Amino acid sequence: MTRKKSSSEAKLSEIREYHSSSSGLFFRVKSLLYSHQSPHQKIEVIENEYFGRVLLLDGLVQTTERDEYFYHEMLVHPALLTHPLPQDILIIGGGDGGALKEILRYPVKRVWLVEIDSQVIEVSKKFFPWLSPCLEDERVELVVADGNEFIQKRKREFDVVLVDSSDPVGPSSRLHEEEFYQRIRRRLNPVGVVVAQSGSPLYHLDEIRKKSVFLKKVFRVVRFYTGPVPTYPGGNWCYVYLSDKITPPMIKRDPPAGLKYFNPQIYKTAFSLPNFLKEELD
Ligand code: AG3
Repeated sequence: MTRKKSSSEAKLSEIREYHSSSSGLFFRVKSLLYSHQSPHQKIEVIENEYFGRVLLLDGLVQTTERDEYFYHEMLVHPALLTHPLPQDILIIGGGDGGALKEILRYPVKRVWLVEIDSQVIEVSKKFFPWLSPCLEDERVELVVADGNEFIQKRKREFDVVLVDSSDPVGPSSRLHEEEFYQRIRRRLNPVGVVVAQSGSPLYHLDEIRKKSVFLKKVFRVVRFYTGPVPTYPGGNWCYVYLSDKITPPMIKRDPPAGLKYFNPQIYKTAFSLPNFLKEELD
């Protein structure tokens, strides 16, 4: 006689992110390591046989041990290698520390990590091996705050700002609006660079088009680029490079040793966009 699985057992055996109402990605759950509703969002960490530990916020995959470098290297290195002297760096979001770990490969002076949800930091410290050593680095200042409010209160001081937000719904929605980028620009040193994750060219094309329209009002240089992220919707991801002075953005130094995805050839081709995306952006 076979016993029917209870609904909670059924839920534990698999976790799914819907990318549209009829498609998505699933992970078999080897073990559920953490599941908790914080004041900001639902935080889950699972162990998957192939991808290792997977962090989800409100059911959306943020990072996995196996493929985190695709995203974090493409978010960080274009900005850090094209800025003439990146010293003071701000990360908005990114409480899992993946972007922070990439920045600390450089001789930067100071990095502020501004994450709204302290529980994301605590959970990541526990389950993702790279975060704790980064937080011990004396160049790092961890701030638990709303990035949008933090940026209003600072003086002009950042060389590079990285926006490692989640999708344009939930606690991150502000980080996808024109006002937020106006504020960042006011806090950016004149030769400054901003890179923001900008979603999936397939699923978020509308948002990308709207973003491109308002960003062109804020920055002189607005360049979208893409790269693969196996566990994000569509498997291919968009980033936007923003600056007033750095044009065209060219790599000025050798990348740090030990990168798994990024190299100067990848950088060059990342700015070549497919027709359907180019048409939306022109
Ligand atoms: N930030 C971008 C995650 C977006 C993923 N979206 C989704 N799965 N629908 C990730 C933070 C990692 N440092």
